[in-house]
Amino acid sequence: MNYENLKKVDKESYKIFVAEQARQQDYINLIPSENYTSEAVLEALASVFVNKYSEGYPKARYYPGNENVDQIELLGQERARKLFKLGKEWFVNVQPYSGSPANLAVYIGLLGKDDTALGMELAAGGHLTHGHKVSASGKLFNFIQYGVSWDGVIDYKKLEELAKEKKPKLIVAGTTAYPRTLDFKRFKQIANSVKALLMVDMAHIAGLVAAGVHPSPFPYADIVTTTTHKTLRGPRGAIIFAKNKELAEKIDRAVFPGIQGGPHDNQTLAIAAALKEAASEKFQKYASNIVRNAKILSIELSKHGFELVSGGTDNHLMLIDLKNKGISGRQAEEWLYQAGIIVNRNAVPFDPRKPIDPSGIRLGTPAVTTRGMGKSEMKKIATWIKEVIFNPKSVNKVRKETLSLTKKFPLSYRF
Ligand code: DSN
Repeated sequence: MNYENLKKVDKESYKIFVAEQARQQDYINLIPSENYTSEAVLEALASVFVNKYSEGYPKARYYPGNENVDQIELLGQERARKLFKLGKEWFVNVQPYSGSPANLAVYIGLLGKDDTALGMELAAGGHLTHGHKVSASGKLFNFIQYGVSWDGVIDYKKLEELAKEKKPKLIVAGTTAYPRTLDFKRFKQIANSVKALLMVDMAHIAGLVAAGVHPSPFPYADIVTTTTHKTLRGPRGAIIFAKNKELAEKIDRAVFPGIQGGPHDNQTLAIAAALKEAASEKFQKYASNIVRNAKILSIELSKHGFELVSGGTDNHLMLIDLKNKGISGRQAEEWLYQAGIIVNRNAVPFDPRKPIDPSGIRLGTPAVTTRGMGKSEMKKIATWIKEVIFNPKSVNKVRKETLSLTKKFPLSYRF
């Protein structure tokens, strides 16, 4: 893709696109939910499938001309099953536009409005769509939130007590800012003890699960949702897995016609391509490098005196608690951005500050690992973070240094 036509037709948009391309090249991106897709995925997203309407499901569409869409959707489903080593009993829906509608579809499909569900609270590392009161999940359903202990780790005993007291129909296990391995077996025991269904939202860790560097939720979960663009490196999109036909039919109906119209078929094509890539040995190596880089970065940050929530990481991300540094997450985010390092401000467990300007920052290694960075770069990045946070006057000096590093790790996109 050379974007010559965009340049010719719309100079203003083209200019903004070029600026974004340069921004992505010139910054060290540590936002753990972001990544760089492959060229194959980008090509798929820009394909003529974008022109098609295909409400419905394979072989049961409300529009003609879907013979190729059917094929790509079925291929995506099959690849998803294969990647996560699932039998035919698992049903796969690749149509959700993204993670939030995927989660909402599960709730709409399986919960009545008076049914209770448990989800992890945002400040403890959960997601808005796991029952936060400002999200549709919290407004439409009776979600009760669970959290972590003072050490930043899920308190499974307390969760079990909560489940026994509240008798939920659904328990959601899933996180967006939780650096530790999730104990899916324990979640399932708790769900079983109150006859609840277990839904796992593995959006953040899907690529790690695919590569076998995080335990799989599939032996335990009844429903699994995931986005496709985080550690999985696909397009923005989502997949819902359901363990049997009865669950799948309810969820499928909730996706379409419940909350969505026509699926984005170009996105489906790109998901299929990403799933093929994720099944490769190269991807397995990539995922284990993400975890290795995160471990190195967390150790280096600790050596520099930063306090990490839960003391470190098992996965692709970590949280720095800045309370003892006397600055807020927002301030740290701003200084680091000026220095060429992108992290995002994030609440820490029991955060006394508001989510708009919380006490922590969240860092992850999927994107830098995609660019090929390794041990020595992680050490450098940790040192730069220390320099900037301890001495903000150093931002301009550090910016020069980060720019020279990003030049050495070009994004592979050649537009
Ligand atoms: N916004 C994503 C994240 O940053 O974790 C989750 O949806």
